[in-house]
Amino acid sequence: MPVTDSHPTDHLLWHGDPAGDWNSALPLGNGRLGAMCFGGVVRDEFQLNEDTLWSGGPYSPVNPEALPHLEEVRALLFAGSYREAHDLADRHMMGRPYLQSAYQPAGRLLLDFDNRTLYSDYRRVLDLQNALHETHYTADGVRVVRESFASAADHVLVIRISADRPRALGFVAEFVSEQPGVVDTVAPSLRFTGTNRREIGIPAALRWCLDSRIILEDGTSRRDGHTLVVTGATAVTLLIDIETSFRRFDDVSGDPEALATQRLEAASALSYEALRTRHIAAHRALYDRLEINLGHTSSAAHAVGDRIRNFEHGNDPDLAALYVRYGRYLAISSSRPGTQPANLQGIWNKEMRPPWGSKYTSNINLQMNYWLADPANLAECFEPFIALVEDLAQSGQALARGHYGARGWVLHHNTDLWRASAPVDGAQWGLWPTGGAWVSAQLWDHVRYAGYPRALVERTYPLLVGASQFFIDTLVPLPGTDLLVTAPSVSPENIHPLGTTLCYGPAMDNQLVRDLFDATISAAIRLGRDRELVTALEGLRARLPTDRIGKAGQLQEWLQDWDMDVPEIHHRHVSHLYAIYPSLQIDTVHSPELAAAARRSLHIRGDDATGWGIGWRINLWARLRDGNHAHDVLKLLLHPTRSYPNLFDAHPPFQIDGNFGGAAGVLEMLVQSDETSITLLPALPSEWPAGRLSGVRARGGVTLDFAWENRKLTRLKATASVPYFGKILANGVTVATELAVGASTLV
Ligand code: FUC
Repeated sequence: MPVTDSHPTDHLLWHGDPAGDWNSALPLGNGRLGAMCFGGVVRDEFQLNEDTLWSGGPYSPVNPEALPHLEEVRALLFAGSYREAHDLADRHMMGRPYLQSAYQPAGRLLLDFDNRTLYSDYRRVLDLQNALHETHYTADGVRVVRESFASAADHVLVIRISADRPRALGFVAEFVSEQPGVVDTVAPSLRFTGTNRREIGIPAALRWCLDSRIILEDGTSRRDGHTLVVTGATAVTLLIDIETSFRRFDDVSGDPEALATQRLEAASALSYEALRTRHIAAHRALYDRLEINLGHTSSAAHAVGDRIRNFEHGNDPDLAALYVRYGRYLAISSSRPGTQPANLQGIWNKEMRPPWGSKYTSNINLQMNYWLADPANLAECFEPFIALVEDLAQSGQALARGHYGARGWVLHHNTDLWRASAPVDGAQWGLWPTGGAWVSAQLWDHVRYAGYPRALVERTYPLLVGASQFFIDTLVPLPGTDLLVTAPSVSPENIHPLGTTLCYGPAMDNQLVRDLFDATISAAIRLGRDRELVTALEGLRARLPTDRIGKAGQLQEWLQDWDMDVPEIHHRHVSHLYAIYPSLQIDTVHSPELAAAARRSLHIRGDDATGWGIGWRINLWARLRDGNHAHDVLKLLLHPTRSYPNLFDAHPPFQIDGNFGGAAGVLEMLVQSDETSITLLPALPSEWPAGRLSGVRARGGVTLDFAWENRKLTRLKATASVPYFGKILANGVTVATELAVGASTLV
């Protein structure tokens, strides 16, 4: 029987060997600067990123040919000529360029140590609670410790190397980059200035630099060509910053050198201890808000790689809890107020040509990256997502006008640093006009979690109105009916029996536009604004096709009952199940028949998928209140095929969405909430009979701290940030019906 006391290793990810490859290296990040730490003994490596270092520069992807072909593509679709519609759209309706720019690495910091003999007592550890990476070992009788962190308080990466024998440290440091640029060989420490790369016909517009400071305790440092040579030191602190000239998606006039100098000077004025203390405080202000304990067994003492290999055999409930801690760590490290949102790889990418450009894919991946933040009590980490939507609400206007003759703004299935929002990659993937509806619906969910604070409702409202306007202008009557549909569109990436993804009114679009209109209506009513808009949206909403149940008893993915005849029946996307999760449109209590159909669809689709596909399925099974099935799917994720030795999600290759989606799924098994209720332990698997969760958030501005034993709630404290008028349920019983502001002990 697992014990639910906390344990000193709860927050540690450790390995007994240096990282053999990038997927074993451990990530540090302050939201903007990212480092993958390898922990090598002879050669150590820190692979470095800065979140605005993308290829290309500001551009407009509007294709003037798109609008003149819109009606013809629609007519072909309604006439049943799907392939013809596809080919025409692919030739004329895609953005220019046809692709988007890519997120690229800054380079690698290499440290070659003098010591070349055998070493012992090696360990490298990522401490999630303090956001510190430490490597330690003994070589030639000298104990060497390397500690590093990416500080959100002081905006620099800090690496400190120390030896327990005076003057025993010597190494050669070098920074190498595949970006165009020059190494400054006379600066007292490593320095590189360069530009980004031209790509997809978009000229390189960014200037950037890496700059550093070296602080020695004993010994000397000197430059030797590209390298920095340190000899006879007892301890060395390296401060590193990377800056680019990016200011906004349409402004690259920043001064990277000046900013790096300013930040490095400020950081050098502080002692190592002060930098470390300030860093830890900034991290723990967020990290310490939530604690999860699902029970410990002796498995928790093993290295993380072994734990991943053994999870499917049971007996390691703490690995599921560690996955939540790690997900929260990754959110704090990759997405903070003022930084770029987490992209497909968060901020950690070593490739000049990363998979899918390491962009923001908005037909699931971008959204999944932000499923964890609110329930995990990290509302601040959601901020870059809001800022992204604010950008898109500007950049997407020209697209809405140019491609659809519509007001408002549109986002298709991808965007990049430059906030391009056109359909890209090919009609099969890109011609999906509903990305803006999804990100808007997710913004509104963030507002719900926060308890509808007026300032946030006001900030969100114009974004929702713009997203809605686009659909007011582009929904078209389905011939022969009173229904309104999106056209052309796709049910993301799933080819239907007529040989293309192109279609009209797929289930997901109807669900998304319903959520968008509901959000806009709700925000308008809360703000007491735009009565006419509310009436118009209510009228349109009533004409959106409702969800349908098909011949196999499944929830239909399209208006047509095509589900059983698709070429890829186990497709990774489960777009039509959006209504179950993340949306609240279908659930087992209020719409049991549709929920049963969704369950049937999930069975047909199967449990195994890409990392994110599994992450989504965990949440879906949780919402369908089947905790044991959700846990079976979790076993597919916490498995060597879907989790690398550093616990990064393996799509494969690495993609961070599965980390966030999977962690959100674990929380969804323990707490669910909608507009009127909070349910505790809604999908508790038999593996977690006892546990504790504190600091988790529910919709309506409520924070919960609760514990359970023998699958029964034993303790509950709920803290409301605004008056809460819903009810709280546990084990089928109502525990509370409303909460005043403040903390209430309920059980
Ligand atoms: C969507 C998915 C792929 C991948 C890519 C980044 O296109 O279908 O699996 O995650 O995004």
